[in-house]
Amino acid sequence: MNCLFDLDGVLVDTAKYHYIAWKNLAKRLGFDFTEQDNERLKGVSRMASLEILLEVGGLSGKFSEEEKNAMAAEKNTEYVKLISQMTPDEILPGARQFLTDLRAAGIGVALGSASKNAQTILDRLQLAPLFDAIIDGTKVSKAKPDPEVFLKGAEALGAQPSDCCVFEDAAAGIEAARRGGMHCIGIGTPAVLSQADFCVNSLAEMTIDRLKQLFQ
Ligand code: B16
Ligand code: MG
Repeated sequence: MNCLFDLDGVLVDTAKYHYIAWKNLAKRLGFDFTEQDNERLKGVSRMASLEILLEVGGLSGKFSEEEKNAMAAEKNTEYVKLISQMTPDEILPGARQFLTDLRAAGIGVALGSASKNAQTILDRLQLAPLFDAIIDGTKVSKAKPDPEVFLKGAEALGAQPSDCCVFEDAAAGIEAARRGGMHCIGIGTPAVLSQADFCVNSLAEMTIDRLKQLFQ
């Protein structure tokens, strides 16, 4: 039994910081970017997020690759400034306890996140020592729903996909887990995460016994 965790929306809510930085970029480009628009960016890579933002502003196809790289870098600089102030108080309910319980039980634990800033965030939250492997946006080339990030996580743990369970809050992440041949638990509502084995509201509802039931 091994566990693979998504970061944003499962262990911490960084979406609010992404939102501030994307909204400011949109403002500089002359349009408004709403919280509802921001929902479309969850679990999506940085450059794919920028394309969605430009589409919202009616600016798709208006910029060169060079200009888009500069915009993404500008957004990231602001985002990094915001996350550099994060504290362990921002860890989502139950996350630290469940990770600690898994470690104590000798269950493999890996991160599977699209973010290139995952290491910084885990360090700020003081969660990094609880992971056996960290697979993030710096180590993968294909975004979820491609299973690459989770397959690499399983490999790093020396585990078969069928012996892994993914924890995800985004439908694309659940699909990635399924395509990788893994069990998966949704953090959120079954209405959105219908492909999950089951859903919980937060990791505070998780126990090793509940996890074990999936592998029987
Ligand atoms: P960065 P996850 C994802 O994290 C976020 O949900 C998504 O909103 C963000 O665009 C993506 O990381 C890339 O982040 O710009 O820091 O590389 O949910 O896969 O942990
Ligand atoms: Mg997520």
